[in-house]
Amino acid sequence: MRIAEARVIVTCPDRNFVTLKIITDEGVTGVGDATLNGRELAVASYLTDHVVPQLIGRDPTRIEDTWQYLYKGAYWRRGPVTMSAIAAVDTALWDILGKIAGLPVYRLIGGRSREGVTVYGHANGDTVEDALVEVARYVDLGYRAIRVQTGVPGMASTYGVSKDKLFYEPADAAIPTENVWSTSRYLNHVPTVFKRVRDEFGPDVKLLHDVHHRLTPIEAARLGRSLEPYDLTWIEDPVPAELQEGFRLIRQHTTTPIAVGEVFNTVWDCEQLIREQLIDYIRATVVHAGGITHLRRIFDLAALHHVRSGSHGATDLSPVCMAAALHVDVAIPNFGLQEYMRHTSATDQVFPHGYHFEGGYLHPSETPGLGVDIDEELAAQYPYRPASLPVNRLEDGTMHSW
Ligand code: EZ4
Ligand code: CO
Repeated sequence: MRIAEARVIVTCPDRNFVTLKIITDEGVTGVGDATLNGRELAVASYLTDHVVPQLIGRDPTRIEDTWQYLYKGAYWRRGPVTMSAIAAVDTALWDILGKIAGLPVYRLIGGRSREGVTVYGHANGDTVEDALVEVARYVDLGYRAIRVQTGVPGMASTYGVSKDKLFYEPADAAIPTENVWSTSRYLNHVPTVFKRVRDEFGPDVKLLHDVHHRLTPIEAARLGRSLEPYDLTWIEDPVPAELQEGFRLIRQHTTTPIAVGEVFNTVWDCEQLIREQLIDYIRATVVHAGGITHLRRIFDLAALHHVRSGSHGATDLSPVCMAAALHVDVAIPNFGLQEYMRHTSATDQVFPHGYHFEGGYLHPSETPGLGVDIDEELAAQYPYRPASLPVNRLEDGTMHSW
């Protein structure tokens, strides 16, 4: 069997998605997500102009060799554009292999290690009262873990807080929106939010909070310590992670667990964090971290060092990525949590899928392969719309960390 064709499909059913569809000479197809929020067309070009011509004629079942060929063959290593493109190929090849074998992908990578994939939802509101209503909604839906984000008094807007609830989308304008940030207001406010949430919902629900890389290590240490009474499952992305050893300072000051990794794209971005046990959860996922093949390599390293998975799963990770992530989540020994932000119905229609939510768990599809596809005719009805993630400035106008 040979790869006969590969198509790059760009569509915008309420947000932009890039999908690779690989077709073999025997008519077997596989799909992979290649969406990189705010930089979608760069990955589409990388695939169309550079990768697709190299795929034609290859044996689709040589998944590891194809990964190494694309990674090493590029010469220019790592980076989100390259690794998202490689991820799309890798994911599509696992989908094809599952269909050839007649098995869901999780059974090809070791089989089931748990009954379901525990997911966390994203409860957000401008005020604490608004956020409490959203937390209650997730509790009613059966979620066992909920990430809580609110506006900060005195700040006009806050990343991670929007009018949309179940389908939150931060990329809101072609040219980036500008938010204003005050670290001191934020640090004073967040513990008051979690006191209210714990008082109202009791000790059992897992609570999480996303810092979106906005603090320095010592500020993050203070936040972690101030949240200790409220028993958070993790604080997410406390600091920008280019400097991995920055996490050592946070670790020295707080027992609040730390999760990081949604912007990581290779094992080299988290190798020190994992080896030195500076984090508790690694949040890399299929599309941005080189596909199922490379993500498993990251999670295997993490397992050696008592670090669990906590994969990113916001709306910009397409149902193709979510389907693939669930096969990994259900199979690995060191699964922690999976983020699950629901997609809009337009997105769900473009990407028909077999995974489903029940009792706080997501369950992967049992059909051969990934159990997800793209409806290309429907996708063609939603042309690409430029959209960027916002930027953040301090009150005096200084450009702040993402
Ligand atoms: O900022 O998915 O955990 N989820 C998040 C998301 C990310 C977006 C970036 O594309 O932090 O809101
Ligand atoms: Co996040």
